[in-house]
Amino acid sequence: MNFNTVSVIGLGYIGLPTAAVIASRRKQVIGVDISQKAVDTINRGEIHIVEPELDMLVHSAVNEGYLRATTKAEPADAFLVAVPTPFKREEGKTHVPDLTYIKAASLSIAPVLKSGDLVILESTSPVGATEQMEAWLAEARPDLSFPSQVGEESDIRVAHCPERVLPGHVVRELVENDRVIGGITQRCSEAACSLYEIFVKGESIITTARTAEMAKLTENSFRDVNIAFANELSIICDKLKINVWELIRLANRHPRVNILQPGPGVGGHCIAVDPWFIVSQTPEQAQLIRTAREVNDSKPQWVIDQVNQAIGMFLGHHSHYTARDVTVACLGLAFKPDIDDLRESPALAITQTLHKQLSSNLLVVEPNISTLPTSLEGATLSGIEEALEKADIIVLLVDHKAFKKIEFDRFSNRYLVDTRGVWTS
Ligand code: SAJ
Repeated sequence: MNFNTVSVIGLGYIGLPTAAVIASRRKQVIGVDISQKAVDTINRGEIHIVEPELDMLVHSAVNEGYLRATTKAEPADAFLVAVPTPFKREEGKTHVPDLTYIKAASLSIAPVLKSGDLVILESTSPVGATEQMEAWLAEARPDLSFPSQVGEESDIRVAHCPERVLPGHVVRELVENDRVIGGITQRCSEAACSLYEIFVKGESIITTARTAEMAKLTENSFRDVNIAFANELSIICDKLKINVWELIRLANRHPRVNILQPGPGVGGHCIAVDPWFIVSQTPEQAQLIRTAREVNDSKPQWVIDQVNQAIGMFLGHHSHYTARDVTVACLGLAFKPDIDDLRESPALAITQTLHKQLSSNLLVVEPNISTLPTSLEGATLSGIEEALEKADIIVLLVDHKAFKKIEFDRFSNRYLVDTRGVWTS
């Protein structure tokens, strides 16, 4: 198939890098986003998100005339939908997948679809979402035929090809990772494969749309369950007075054991979200997946309890102090190391709770941001040195490179809560 013009719907953490990489292969790319601000930024050759190497890529794609952004869908040969799929509350249920953005994207491209076009859903989706997207398109365009209606001879081809790139490594992983391609029919899959051939060096593996949807949810649930195992171990080891980091290192010497690392909880917009899509569709069956979510979601409270224990011990040794005199420094707010992304960050949640409790005696160190979020108004965004000098209790929440350089002896006479095992491993 020939794709002279490709349209990417949703220019966020996945859509924008994908659009820029396709444009770098000298294809005409039309990026569509509902945010006028994002569209204007991109059309200036700039970016509105933080991702290594992306600024250069977007800058040259726009300057060379291969990438253009707009708020209104235009005709193209292929449409890649990369919009968010958050969850919503519904009849007493808290984690129901919200397909509003996929529906809005479908309705925005429907008027410009023409026979021979390919529509790919890349957004992480509950099983059945691609068929639902196809149904919305078919309803809006009764003059065109769709694969679920007529099979291989359809005017429009539809597939699900979930993105699987790691934030911080998106530009490399977009090209190198294998792709799971789930067409509604075999010809839909083949059309999608030929689109990814434009920029993917990894292998494209064909399956059904429903299996492709489940594959993506499975990958992130696998990681969540494994992190929950590590987090539970860290709580058990604390009770048994065993160093969990050493324990995991030793257990991982076994050729068939590979335990992940405990931390203050699981953050970001993927691993802490996607397993709920499985739980929401099969609540009776998804027992382990649900429990893993609950274990990881409860870890921030355990860390807060550890900090309060440290405060108690500090006060026990400093009888002239009251709780109001104790200074606590939180190192890190991001959801993982060396990024500025605070979305669903357990480090941020812990710091917010401590802020409410300690008020002005909280120092926050986050080298990747320049202003604190409004939820931490009144707290001090401080440098590492200031925090190390002033704090009585230091809480390491994110293993940023800048923190790993701090020598352990700088903590002498302080209480240290090291949630990532940077100094206590
Ligand atoms: N974490 C731990 N211990 C670990 C590993 C991670 O506590 O041993 C925590 C991190 O600190 C972070 C959270 O888990 O708070 C998630 O971080 P991550 O690096 O595991 O994953 P994400 O959310 O940045 O990206 C994941 C990736 N999925 C998998 O590795 C299976 C990525 O490939 C997906 O494309 C992405 O989700 C997505 O978009 O779904």
